[in-house]
Amino acid sequence: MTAINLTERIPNNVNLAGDRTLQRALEHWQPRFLNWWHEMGPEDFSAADVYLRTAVGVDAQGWASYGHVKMPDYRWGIFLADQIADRTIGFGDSFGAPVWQQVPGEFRSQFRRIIVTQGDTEPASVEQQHLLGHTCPSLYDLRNLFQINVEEGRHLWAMVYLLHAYFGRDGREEAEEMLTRHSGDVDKPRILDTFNEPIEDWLSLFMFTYFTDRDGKFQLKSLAESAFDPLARTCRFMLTEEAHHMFVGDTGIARVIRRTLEVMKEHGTADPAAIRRAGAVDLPTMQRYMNFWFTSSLDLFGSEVSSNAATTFANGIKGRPDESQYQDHNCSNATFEMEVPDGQGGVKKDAAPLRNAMNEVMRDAYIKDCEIGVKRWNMQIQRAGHEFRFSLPSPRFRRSIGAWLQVPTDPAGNLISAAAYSEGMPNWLPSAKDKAFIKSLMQRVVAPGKIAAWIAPPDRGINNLGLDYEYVKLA
Ligand code: BYC
Ligand code: FE
Ligand code: FE
Repeated sequence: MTAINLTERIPNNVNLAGDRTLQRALEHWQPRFLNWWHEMGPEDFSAADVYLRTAVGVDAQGWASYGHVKMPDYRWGIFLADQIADRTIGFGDSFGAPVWQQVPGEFRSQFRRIIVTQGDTEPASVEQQHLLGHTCPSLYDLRNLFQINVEEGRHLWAMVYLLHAYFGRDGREEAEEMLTRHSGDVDKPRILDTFNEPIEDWLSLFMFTYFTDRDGKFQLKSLAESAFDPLARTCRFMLTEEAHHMFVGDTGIARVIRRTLEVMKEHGTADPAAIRRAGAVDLPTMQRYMNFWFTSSLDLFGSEVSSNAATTFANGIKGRPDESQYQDHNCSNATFEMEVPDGQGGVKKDAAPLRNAMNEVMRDAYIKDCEIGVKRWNMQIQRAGHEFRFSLPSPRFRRSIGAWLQVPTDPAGNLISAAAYSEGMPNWLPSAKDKAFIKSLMQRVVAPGKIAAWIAPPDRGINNLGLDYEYVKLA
């Protein structure tokens, strides 16, 4: 492994100093990235000292160091997981051949499209979250937000490195474009829809990091299988950072629930209006936020049947998450059964060639992973003696991509009339009133050890530090 040199202008373990042309090109992009960070990154916190972890190696043990850093001074860099000796291609038409250290010419545009799409989501999420610091429920949470933001910035670096190093002039142009598209921009929005949705409150942040960062986990896992070895190694390292993002979502939601259960107990009621009056988030409102972010994230897997998916699988570009769990890595003679609308208000079974159904295979795995948290949250509620249970909506519900696009169903997946759908929506997704209420709770709390009244404190602090530690020293 090439050690990480943190003293270089761009910290890296890819021996950047050995390729002066590439180094210069990336050093040229660096100030543009910083300009973007200043304009679109966390608003108003440039001078704050934030207790951040910084990648200093890629080993399983001890890859990070912790310390107070001003975010603009964060050491964004290029870190690839160690090369696996004699690694061979694990799926598709070239199964068993040695992995590629360069992008084969015939697959160039497909690789570029996937890398650009992946890269685009990273700065998009920072843009979505750029005002949240103002309304943090605690310094602990503020620090976690900023940790996620700097790491998503680093994930952009990871993709920009690949574009610069392996795609020549059009790669450099794509790297520029990463900084000119913006989340929610009418003229130049981000590529995938979920990343154009505003994240204006912390409940949405927790839902986003639970559900949408988890799409990141599955997409990165499938790209970690790629035949293009630098992409695989980059994604393998990104996954180590991703775990914390999902942790923030998982524990964030659990903490909101815990606080709500306390309030339910104190007031001896489950009535949403009473819970709201007491300053906590009622459980049905949480369910609506969950419905929104889960269904939006389901779209991120693409259509159930996709020729893009078949091609990227065949060509070794994108495998399935944890490809080694399967027996058949070629998949050209298999089919995948799924239920699709029959166009007459009913449902029919359809079989697609497995390669074309890879998006659906991944979505299924993703849904199972999402269920784990839901089970745990429901246990919390059950232990407190309440009947309420969260449930994830059916993957048919409120879809904007694929076979169920604009097919009206209720959250359970039953086909319903368009009128019933519009009528049900206010109960299924956060209403304007819900959003206004959640916003009203978002009061900034920044005294060390203090926490907003709508959320319980975390079980423990960061890196074995206490809850009253000054995780962010505000300027
Ligand atoms: N919104 O054949 P189809 C993360 C487009 S998250 C808008 O069905 P395909 C993170 C699609 O691009 C992980 N457009 O789908 C999380 C295509 O357009 P073109 C991000 C969409 O291509 C939190 C057309 O519809 N990584 O890292 O098989 C914080 C037909 O598409 C959407 C990746 O996504 C949508 N939801 O699969 C920070 C991995 N869905 O090309 C970061 C890279 C589809 O015909 N991307 N379309 O103009 C991919 O692997 C694939 O592009 C997709 C789509 C899975 C997204
Ligand atoms: Fe990321
Ligand atoms: Fe993430």
